[in-house]
Amino acid sequence: MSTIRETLRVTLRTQVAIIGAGPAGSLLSHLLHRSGIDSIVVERSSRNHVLDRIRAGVLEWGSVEVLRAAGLDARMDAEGHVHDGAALVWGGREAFFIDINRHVGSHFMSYGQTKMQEDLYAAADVRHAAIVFEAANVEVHDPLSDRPSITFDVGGIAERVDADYVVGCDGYHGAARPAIPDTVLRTFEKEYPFGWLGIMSETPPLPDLVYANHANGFALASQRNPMLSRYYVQCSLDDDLADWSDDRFWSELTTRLGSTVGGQVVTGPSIEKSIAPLRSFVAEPMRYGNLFLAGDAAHIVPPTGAKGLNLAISDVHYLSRALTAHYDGGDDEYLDRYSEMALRRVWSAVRFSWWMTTLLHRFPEQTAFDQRAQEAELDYLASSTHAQAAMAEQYAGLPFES
Ligand code: FAS
Ligand code: PHB
Repeated sequence: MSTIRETLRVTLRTQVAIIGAGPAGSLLSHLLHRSGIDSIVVERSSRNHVLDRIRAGVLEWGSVEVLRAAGLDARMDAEGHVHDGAALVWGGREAFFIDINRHVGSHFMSYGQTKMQEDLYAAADVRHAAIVFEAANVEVHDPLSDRPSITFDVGGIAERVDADYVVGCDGYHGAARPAIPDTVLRTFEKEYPFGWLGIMSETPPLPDLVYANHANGFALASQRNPMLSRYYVQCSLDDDLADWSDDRFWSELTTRLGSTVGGQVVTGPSIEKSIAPLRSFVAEPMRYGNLFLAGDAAHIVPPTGAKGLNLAISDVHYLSRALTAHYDGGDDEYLDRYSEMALRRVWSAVRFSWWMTTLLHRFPEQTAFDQRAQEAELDYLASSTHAQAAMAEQYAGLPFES
């Protein structure tokens, strides 16, 4: 016999119901609030679990400007590091700096996703935002109707949120995308035959981000703050963490970065170590009736181009602008154009991430010819200001569509 708690159903009402309180969902809720639009965010994990995840580290300049305009810039500007470019190393050459500021007058910011998430939750606390954590069995209902809803269980109570719109910000494994029928949804996937082993160490980082192409495989030197470094090496999908002692990691990283750059690396014990597979994924359309998708719920990119988090921010920038135009003046043009506009930026970033991944990694079936061809493309990049400008504008982030 069900107890009153199991059968008690609470029905809430809001304008926008958001699934997922990662960067996309919590930023969308923040931006909608600044436009006077109510939302309820329903998150599967605990607040601390979301905050414990270590992910992205680079913000495109457009993302920086979105966060600044939203009043989320105080700690980012105090603790983030603005970069005028990033370096490439390959074929035993000295590092080559792609000067983004000189080529396209732009920059990027090193600021960890974890800190951005902390800033978003701190802002949510200030406005007493409606974020439900540890919600189970989240489901989307009636996305084609003008009264879509989501249901979920929390603390043994079944809850329902009725809304005008539902937005799936619930990542690759979320509940929203499956609410779009297979007869409507088109997906595009590419699995890469390797992973990234990433570590965090409490050591001073290199001044610049450095991407390395080496016969042993890819490597990347990045950072979080003046005493927190983030490094990655390409690894086999068959590897597990037991295969990678700190000593092996530091030896491979410094080898792949080359003697000059590798010699500058300050090593130390890893305080975090993880392996992530690389893949590209796009789901079309990003709208189905009054259900929208944003962020990893709709797309995944290999981290080589530092685009994942930035695409989540650009989707949310487009969608919050569209919902504001709808509620402010009944103008639905941006809502109607959201999917095609967001997907143009998504596919541009997916292609750029594929290009950087293909250029910098060693593929299992790769031959000596392939290695030389990669090095020749990198030599061309170093010799052509036009090629450098093309890479610079894509790495720093193309302008948002108006
Ligand atoms: P997220 O996955 O961050 O958030 C989705 C939220 O929805 C989560 O909190 C999840 O708990 C919740 N959720 C899921 N299912 C739900 C359900 N059924 N009901 C309710 N809630 C649900 N990007 C980079 O640019 N650079 C990087 O170096 C980088 N490294 C990464 C490393 C890893 C291991 C991973 C997984 C991703 C990495 N990314 C990186 C990409 C990452 O930063 C994402 O692009 C970014 O987190 C996207 O944000 P969201 O779209 O909010 O999705
Ligand atoms: C990071 O700092 O985690 C990072 C930076 C650049 C990338 C990927 C990850 O391309």
